[in-house]
Amino acid sequence: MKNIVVLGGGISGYGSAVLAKKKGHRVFLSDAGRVAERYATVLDEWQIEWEQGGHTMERILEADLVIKSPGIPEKAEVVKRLREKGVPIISEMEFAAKYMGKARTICITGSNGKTTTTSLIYKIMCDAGLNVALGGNIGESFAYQVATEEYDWYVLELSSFQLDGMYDFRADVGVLMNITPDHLDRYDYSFQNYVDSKMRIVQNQHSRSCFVYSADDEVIMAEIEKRPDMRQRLLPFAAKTAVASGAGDSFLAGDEFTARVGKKEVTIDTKKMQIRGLHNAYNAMAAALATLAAGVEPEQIARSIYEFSPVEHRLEPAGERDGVLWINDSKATNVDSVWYALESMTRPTVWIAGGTDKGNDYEPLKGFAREKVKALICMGLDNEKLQREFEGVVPRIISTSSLDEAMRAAKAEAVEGDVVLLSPACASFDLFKNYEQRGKLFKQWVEENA
Ligand code: UMA
Ligand code: ADP
Repeated sequence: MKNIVVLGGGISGYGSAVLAKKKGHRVFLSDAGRVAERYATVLDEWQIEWEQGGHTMERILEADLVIKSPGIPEKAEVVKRLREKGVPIISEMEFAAKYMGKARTICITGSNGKTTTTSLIYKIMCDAGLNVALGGNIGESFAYQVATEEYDWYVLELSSFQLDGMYDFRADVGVLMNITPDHLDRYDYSFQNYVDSKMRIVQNQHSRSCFVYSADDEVIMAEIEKRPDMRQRLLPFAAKTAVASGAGDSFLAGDEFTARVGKKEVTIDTKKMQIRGLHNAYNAMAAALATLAAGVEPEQIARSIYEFSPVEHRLEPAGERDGVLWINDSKATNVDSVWYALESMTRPTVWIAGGTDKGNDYEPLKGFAREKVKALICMGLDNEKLQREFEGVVPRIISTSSLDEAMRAAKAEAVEGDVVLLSPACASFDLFKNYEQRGKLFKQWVEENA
């Protein structure tokens, strides 16, 4: 029995606390803010001691092991004190994996495409009739599911914050979509620190593990070159770089890709998929490789890929009115995701962007903006940088400071045959609670006013 402290009482923390309690440990959960009613009820049901509104340091420092919620940064006072004392700090994933029994994992990470690829893999596994759960940076807490259910497979979306607290964990199938700058405020503004975090996806993998990765991503390829001793089965996918791996691979040629693992292979016509754009071809290639590696039959994989529709807020069509198609890509909170959104636009585009800038470099977007964007509607409290960056790049720039104002401006600019694309490249916190709220309000406006 260990003396375990769980930091944070959100979805990650409550699940970790329940699992720790179930496994017979002494558990104390501490939250600096407020614990939501639904989690408080569960903690009480499981007779777990907990506090909110502050961290009682004396009690926390007595821990043998701390399970830290991913949203709590290294620079938080409580974490600094624990580090000084040398108390081990792990993530929910690291902890729960120890109690998974024989279950196997497919773990998906990357800067963009995690949720889409994770959801697609989960769908393929469910459709194949496997006993599979979804967790990590998506859906219900992984630890809570380990505590309360039994599964053969876990499909886990992993953020860099979760990977940071993982040491002994091994992904049976690891998937790395791409690595582009994001969350640098949590990594001392060092891109390499963030890269190191993402590369934890391959840690502890052995010769029977699989690693699915983008061979078009130069950062990933440079990291692989630094690791000549990788023994796992390498399963690269690409659209630009010629790939060939004995274990299996996938390459997009024209509109088609074939994914092969061992002797099994599946060919997909991306024109028949409901998710569009080069980035979604990458996502589908990764999902096909991962599920072939998990033993799903090719025909089943093809059926599920063709059936899969966009996840909410990811290039999600929100309706066509008077020949104008409205697209909700509210989850595009960094430059790379907007690059792929603009890449996939086939009609003249009225582009709504802006919000809380994360130190963005907009240079990569200017090519597509010049080619496809007829008007840029800036939607944020401070639009100065966006306006400056795209001055002379797009024909018209309109500055607005509310959703309603932005949407009215977009409607006025768009004519039959155009697209209005909300793909902000920025976080939403200046005007909205989160990206979900921004996306929902966008869709509601289209429904009521477009
Ligand atoms: N808290 C403290 N002390 C502190 C700071 C915060 O106690 O010093 C408390 C807060 O008061 C709050 C709790 O910690 O009650 C919240 O913890 P959290 O921010 O880790 O959030 P959870 O609700 O537990 O959800 C987390 C992930 N959130 C983040 O990484 C910010 C969820 O990812 C994840 O699904 C969940 O764990 C299950 O593992 C969300 C996310 O936004 C989807 N992820 C980021 C992203 O996708 O960009 C990485
Ligand atoms: P994540 O979970 O990593 O944030 P999502 O699947 O939620 O990824 O997509 C986030 C944003 O990135 C959306 O705007 C989406 O259109 C875009 N996107 C999806 N897949 C990719 C990819 N493979 N590369 C770049 N951008 C992507």
